[in-house]
Amino acid sequence: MSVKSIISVAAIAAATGLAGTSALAQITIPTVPIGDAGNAADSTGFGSVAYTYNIGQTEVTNTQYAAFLNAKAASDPYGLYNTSMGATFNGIVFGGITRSGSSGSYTYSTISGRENNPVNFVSFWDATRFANWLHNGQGSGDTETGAYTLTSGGIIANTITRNAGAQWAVTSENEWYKAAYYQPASAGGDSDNYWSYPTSSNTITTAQANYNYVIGNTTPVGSYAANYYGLYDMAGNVREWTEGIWYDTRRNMRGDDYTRTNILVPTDGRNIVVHTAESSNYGFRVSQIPGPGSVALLSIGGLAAARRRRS
Ligand SMILES: [Ca+2]
Ligand SMILES: [Ca+2]
Ligand SMILES: [Ca+2]
Repeated sequence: MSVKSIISVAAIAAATGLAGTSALAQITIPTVPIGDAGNAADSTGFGSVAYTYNIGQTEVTNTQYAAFLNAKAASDPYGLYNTSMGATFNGIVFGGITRSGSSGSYTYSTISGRENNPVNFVSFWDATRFANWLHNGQGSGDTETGAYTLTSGGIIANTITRNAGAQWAVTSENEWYKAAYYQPASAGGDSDNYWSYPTSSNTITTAQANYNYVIGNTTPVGSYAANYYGLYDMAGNVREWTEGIWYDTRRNMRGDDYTRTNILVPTDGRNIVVHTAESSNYGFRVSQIPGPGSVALLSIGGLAAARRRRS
């Protein structure tokens, strides 16, 4: 099944939920497995991941994020929605989600034709809350605990890291890097096991990724060829939040985006962005971490959070 057909199943499910069924349908995040556990890092120091994990085959889409909003943002105290998602700028829509109703009964819809574009205008914290919601089983699942224990102090200080036992998370910088650039030389990769671009190549053109304003907007995910691991749009479209902390208020984003004239090679650095920033060229992708220990660890984390709430 192609990535597009998987996503259309999710879109139908989300639409069914919006049509008035009592429980919102679960969304599906298509993922691909990233093996080669314990691979060595690239010359940049990034890319080594000791465990097997799954990573979103595409950037998180408007359909997927709208399902999250409908589940968790009837009122929106955390600002999961950004009105730019549904706004028109000089006649052009860059987002893909509109909001109706008033606080307490907000509902959200995707904009026709932009269902499978990556969600944008999301901060790092929107991404972590989406991951917590996935980790907690979607539906009414909590956004403040689970993969990340979100506290106002931790958010302001920009110090929050992934909890042990996280089942879904925003991609770590190494998870993202490996999935983007790694391919063992023995499996046809570059001689040092890392390509220069996330397209499994040492050169790139705008025929391979959405960048340099060639389109001037996001494109539906999967509009360009997949890389070695089967991932789409690791280069361009929206740049992607990772957990990587630069310093003070910054998180590390990767992959560049449709507005960038060049797709950076890793030795030239990455995109360093204030963690609360929201823009048409900012999105994210999630990782899914399988593991028999994750449920037990989650329970411990959940109890700790419950104790804090009572104190
Ligand atoms: Ca937000
Ligand atoms: Ca190389
Ligand atoms: Ca991207």
